[in-house]
Amino acid sequence: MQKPTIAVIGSGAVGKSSFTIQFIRSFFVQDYYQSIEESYRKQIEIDNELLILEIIDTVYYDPWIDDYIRKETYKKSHGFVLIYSIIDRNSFDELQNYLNEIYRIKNSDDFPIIIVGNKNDLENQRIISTEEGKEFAINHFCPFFEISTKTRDKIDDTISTLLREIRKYPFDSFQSNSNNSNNSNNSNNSNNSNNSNCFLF
Ligand SMILES: Nc1nc2c(ncn2[C@@H]2O[C@H](COP(=O)(O)OP(=O)(O)OP(=O)(O)O)[C@@H](O)[C@H]2O)c(=O)[nH]1
Ligand SMILES: [Mg+2]
Repeated sequence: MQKPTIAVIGSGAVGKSSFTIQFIRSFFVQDYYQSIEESYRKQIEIDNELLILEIIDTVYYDPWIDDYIRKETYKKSHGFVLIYSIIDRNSFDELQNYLNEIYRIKNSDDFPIIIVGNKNDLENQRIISTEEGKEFAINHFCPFFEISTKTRDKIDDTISTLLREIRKYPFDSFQSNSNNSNNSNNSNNSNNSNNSNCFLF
């Protein structure tokens, strides 16, 4: 059975843990505090194929600290849910830093990433418009959703869209892609669905 790993990343308090817990356990935690990175596994079905998804709920990383755990998490992930909060300008402005970090560690600027604007239930506090979020995602060739981890809006769509992006990507192995040296030219061949190294569900 295929075992993709995805990491949920983004600034502090954007809803990374809420996203993960909603997806895994289907409930919303009003006040959740977590000081270490946690990973969860869930068997899911996508396009009639069963797979075991590992989802890593990351903690906020100080972008100025060269963090070993962050690097290892990024290295082993086959895809990323990159979250900002639609009520927090700073979290949106930091998206580019996260993308740069992924591009650097993966040695590729074409990697499965979905951009997600969370907290869309707080419409009256919105600061980032849908158009602004969408434009950022389009400019970086990433799928985009606005979601709410509180109402569970588009949580499953986010995961299934990311998994379909991962399926298109020519990983060396579906168990692990930590050997990044072979990914350096993936931007040139990522659309080659006949590549024998493709991640197949
Ligand atoms: N209204 C609303 N609140 C949310 C939503 N998602 C998260 N929150 C709240 O935002 C706060 C932060 O959520 P967390 O899931 O802990 O955020 P995080 O990104 O994991 O935070 P750190 O791990 O500290 O970086 C909590 O009080 C959540 O209840 C949402 O979609 N809507
Ligand atoms: Mg958290």
